[in-house]
Amino acid sequence: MRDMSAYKPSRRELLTLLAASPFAPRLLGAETDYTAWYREAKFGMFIHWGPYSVASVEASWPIMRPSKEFPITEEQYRALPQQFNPTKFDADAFVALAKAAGQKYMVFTTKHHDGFCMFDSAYTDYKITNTPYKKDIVGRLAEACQRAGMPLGFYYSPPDMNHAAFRDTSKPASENWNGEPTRSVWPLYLDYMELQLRELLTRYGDVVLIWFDGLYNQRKFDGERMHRAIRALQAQTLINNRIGIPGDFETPEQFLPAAIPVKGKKLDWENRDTGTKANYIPTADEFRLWETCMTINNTWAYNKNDQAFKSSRQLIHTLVEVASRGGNFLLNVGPQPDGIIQAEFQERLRAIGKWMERNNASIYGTTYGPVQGAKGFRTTAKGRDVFVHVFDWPGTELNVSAENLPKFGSASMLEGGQPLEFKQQDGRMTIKLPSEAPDPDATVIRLQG
Ligand code: FHN
Repeated sequence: MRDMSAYKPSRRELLTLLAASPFAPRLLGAETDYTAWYREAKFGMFIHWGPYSVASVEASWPIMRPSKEFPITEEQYRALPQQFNPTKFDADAFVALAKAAGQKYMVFTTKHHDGFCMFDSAYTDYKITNTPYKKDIVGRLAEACQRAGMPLGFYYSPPDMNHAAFRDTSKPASENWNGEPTRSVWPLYLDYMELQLRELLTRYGDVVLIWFDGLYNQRKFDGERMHRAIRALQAQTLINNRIGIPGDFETPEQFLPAAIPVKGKKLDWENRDTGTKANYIPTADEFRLWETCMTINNTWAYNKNDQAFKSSRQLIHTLVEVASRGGNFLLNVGPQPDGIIQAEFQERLRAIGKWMERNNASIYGTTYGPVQGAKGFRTTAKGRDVFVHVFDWPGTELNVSAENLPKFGSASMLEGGQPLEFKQQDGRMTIKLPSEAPDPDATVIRLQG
């Protein structure tokens, strides 16, 4: 269990008290503290789960943007909770799978755009406790995470197709799913959001991050107000960039930024431009924290018809690629309606976990490496160490060159520690390698400064 000292109640109460004061958060220098665990963790599990899994359709969009891919009417979709009864749900098994994958935090959909709450909110009847399952699934998962020392964050959708103050629910969601902030009742929806955030941040223990998903025109959700409400309850809860104000980290969705993100450039599902030239290496001050979220197939929710699974090799390469540009990787699962996570997801997560068992020193707590955009390999860095992740084995020699390549004292295989001969002149380095790649997915070489 990783030291979570930042979360000891006394310290948190102190920080919460201080955070309530206008100057506190950044003055405390807590910022570093705030993100330290996140920068160390690097790899998390995203979970999209709800009654939509019963129909094996994507979360919420089938009623927002009806499509042939998911032929379900709004009426049928809204009736799915009456059939939702995941009797095989085992929260400890979810946490154990994340751990087996090497994932160091989890982010769970407490409420997606359809407005259905996977927690027992006092402010709506459209919730898990009004299904045949009856039990508070967020509560179950939070307890399992606490038992296992697994940091837990909550995905919370500001858009809410079910709430009559978010949109005129007498109309089909396909007509007004983006919300109607000019209606006189809109402020009631913001009240509802704040009340639910209070429930999520006061009833389920430490919440390490809030993952908002505001879609378009996010300013209508008064992000400043929601940030204040969150910080006043749990000062160190990180908040992403999807409620109209920057927050703590960018959220490129289903893609990797072409270059290392820098402050001032928004990245999410529609904003992809980092605004820097390829392979630009920013200073630590310029660097902007970021996290790519991605599906293992092409659907966030459980979809029995989506067999487009990425290979474990592809997913390992993506994890390395994300880390090599200083990012976090939030890899998603969509559990089945019975509560089981399908075998294809488990196999790939366990395969990544096997690779992480041998190579996690080259991922956890690292940042972007000194060599960017090289052919066939990527680099991460931690302190005076640089880790070279070789994807395509070059044969018996690897050439590494970069403008400000640090001077190294030794080179070795990360797994097993076998020393490797190398020559280094200015920004160029040649490393002697065995003819065969020791690892079929990615072989890591450790260069020690
Ligand atoms: O619409 C959602 C989608 O269902 C999913 O939740 C992703 C996850 O980041 N975000 C939205 C699309 O940008």
